[in-house]
Amino acid sequence: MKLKAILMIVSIILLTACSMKTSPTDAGNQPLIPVTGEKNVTIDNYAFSPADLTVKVGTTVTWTNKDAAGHNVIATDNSWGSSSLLKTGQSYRYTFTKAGTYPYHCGIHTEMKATITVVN
Ligand SMILES: [Cu+2]
Repeated sequence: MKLKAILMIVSIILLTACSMKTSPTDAGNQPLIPVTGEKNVTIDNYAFSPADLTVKVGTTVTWTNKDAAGHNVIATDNSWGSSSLLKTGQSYRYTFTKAGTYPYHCGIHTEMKATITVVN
């Protein structure tokens, strides 16, 4: 019984210490601010990197092919994408002007899938 009481007191102290650490002005509690301006996606080893990218409206994304193999960037709904195959070192740029989720893939290697999320 005595041990239980000690444990209870210890946990109350710990809880108090934790809640004191987390004030509303704590920088760690602020929401993630999405990146804006220019962002890059690398095409390497048959994958888009990063595969999931969140950007702000107005951001231009540049995809650069670093693979020996040719790849392209095709929107799943075909509303945007590179019309031609990107050879090694070649890039494709697209500016996202509306918020939404934009899944895309490589037209040749359809298992290469990725998504751009655009937020206001
Ligand atoms: Cu490909």
